[in-house]
Amino acid sequence: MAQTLRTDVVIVGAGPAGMLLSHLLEAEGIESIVVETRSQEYVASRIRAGILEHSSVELLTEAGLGARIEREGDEHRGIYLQWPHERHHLDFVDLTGRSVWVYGQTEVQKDLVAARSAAEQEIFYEAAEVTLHDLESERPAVTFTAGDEPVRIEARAVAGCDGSFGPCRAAVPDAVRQTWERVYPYSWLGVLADVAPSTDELIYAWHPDGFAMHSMRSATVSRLYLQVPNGTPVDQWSDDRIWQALATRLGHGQDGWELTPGPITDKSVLPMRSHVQTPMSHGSLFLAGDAAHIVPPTGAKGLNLAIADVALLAPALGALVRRGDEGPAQAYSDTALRRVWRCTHFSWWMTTMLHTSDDPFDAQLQLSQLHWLATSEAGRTGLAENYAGLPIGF
Ligand code: RFL
Ligand code: PHB
Repeated sequence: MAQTLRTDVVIVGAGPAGMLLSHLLEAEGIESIVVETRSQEYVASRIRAGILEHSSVELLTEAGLGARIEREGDEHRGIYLQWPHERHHLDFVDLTGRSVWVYGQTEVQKDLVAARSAAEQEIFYEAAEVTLHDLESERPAVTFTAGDEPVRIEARAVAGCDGSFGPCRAAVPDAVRQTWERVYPYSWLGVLADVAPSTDELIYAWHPDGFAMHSMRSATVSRLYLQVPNGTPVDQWSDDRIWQALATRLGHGQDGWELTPGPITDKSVLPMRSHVQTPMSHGSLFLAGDAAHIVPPTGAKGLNLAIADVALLAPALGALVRRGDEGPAQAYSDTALRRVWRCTHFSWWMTTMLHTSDDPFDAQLQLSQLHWLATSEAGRTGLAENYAGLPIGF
C-alpha cells in the first residue's frame, strides 16, 4: 500500500526554482512538499550560474534570503566588453541605476536549503520513478518511491521545477505544447581556478580565435570560459593550453594588462542552446525555470529567469489555493513568457555578437555592433537594461 500524503502544492525538483517556490509559498500561507531525484549533496554541489541581476537580489532580500548576499556577494556596477586593442567598461549603474551581484548558484542553493530546513520543509530526496497523475483535474497527484516505499502525494497543483531533463515538461500533451529551439554551433569550456581574478568586473571578449570570458566566484576563485567547437573532449585541453588561450583571447594589447594563471580545480564542456516550451501551464501543472526554458549562458539569464518565474507563480498559486481564484494562475504562462522571450532574445543577441564563426561577413557585423556599443549611449543602455534585468512582471 502506498503511503498517501496531502498538501497544497507538490513541487517536483529541489533546484533553485523549486526551493525558492516552496519558500515563497510558505510566505503566502501555502503548504508544499518537494520531491527530488538526486541527493541533497549532489544538488548543492553543481557549479552553474554566477550572476544575480538587480530584481533577483531585491526579491531574495524581500524574501529574507539577502543577508549572505549582502555580506559575501560582490556588487558589480557593470561589465567590460572587449575585442583586440579595445576594452570598454559599460557602467550599468550610470546607464540604468541598476547593478548586478556576483553570487554563485551554489551559494543561492545553500541559503535556500538553510531557510527551508529551518522552516522544516518536507523534502523527499533520491525519489525514484517520479510520475505525474490527473493533471487535468483539480486533484492532481505525484507518485514515486522513497527507498523501497511507494509514496503518493495529492495536491491542488503540481509545480514542474525539474529542470531540462525532468518529466514535467513532457507531461503537457503533444497536442497542446509547442517548442522552439536553437542549437548553437559552439560550446563553452568552463574552468574554475584557485586564483584571484585578474579583473574587478566580468570581461566578455570577442577574439578571432573565439569568445572568452573572465568571471569570478570570490576574491580567491576565478571562473573562466573559452568558446570551443561542439563535441570537444575536455581532455583535449591541458591546463597550459587553457591558460595560453585565455591569455591570448582576454589580452587586449593595451596598458600592460595580464591574466594571472593558477591551479584549475574543475573543467567541463557546456553545449549552448535556446529552448522554450509553451504554454508554461496546463490544467493543474505549472512549469518554472529550466523545465520550461533554456538559454545559452552568455546573457547570465538562466538562474535569474527561474527566480522571476517563481516570483510570479507563488502569488498565482496563493490565489488559487486560498481563494479558489483561477485568474492569476491562468495568466501565469503569458505573463512569464513575456520575460522568457525577452531574455531568450537578449541571450541569443549576446551569444551571436560575441562567438566567432567561419564566416568573415559575420565577423564584420559583430565588430560593427561592438563599435556601436562602445560609441552609443543608447546602445549601451539597451544592453545594460537587459543585463541588469527588467523588473519582475515586465
Ligand atoms: P535545475 O537547477 O536544473 O533544478 C532542477 C532539479 O530537478 C531535479 N529533477 C527531478 N526531480 C524530481 N523528479 C525528477 N524526475 C527530476 N528530474 C530532475 C534535478 O535533479 C534538479 O535538482 O533547474 P532550475 O531550478 O529551474 O534552475 C535553473 C538554473 O539551474 C539554470 O537556469 C542555470 O544554472 C543555467 N546556467 C547558468 N545560468 C546563468 O544564469 N549563468 C550561468 O553561468 C549558468 N551556467 C547553467 C550554467 C546551467 C548548466 N547546466 C544546466 C548544465 C552552467 C551549466 C553547466
Ligand atoms: C559565471 O560566472 O559562471 C557566468 C557569469 C556570466 C555569464 C555566464 C557565466 O554570462
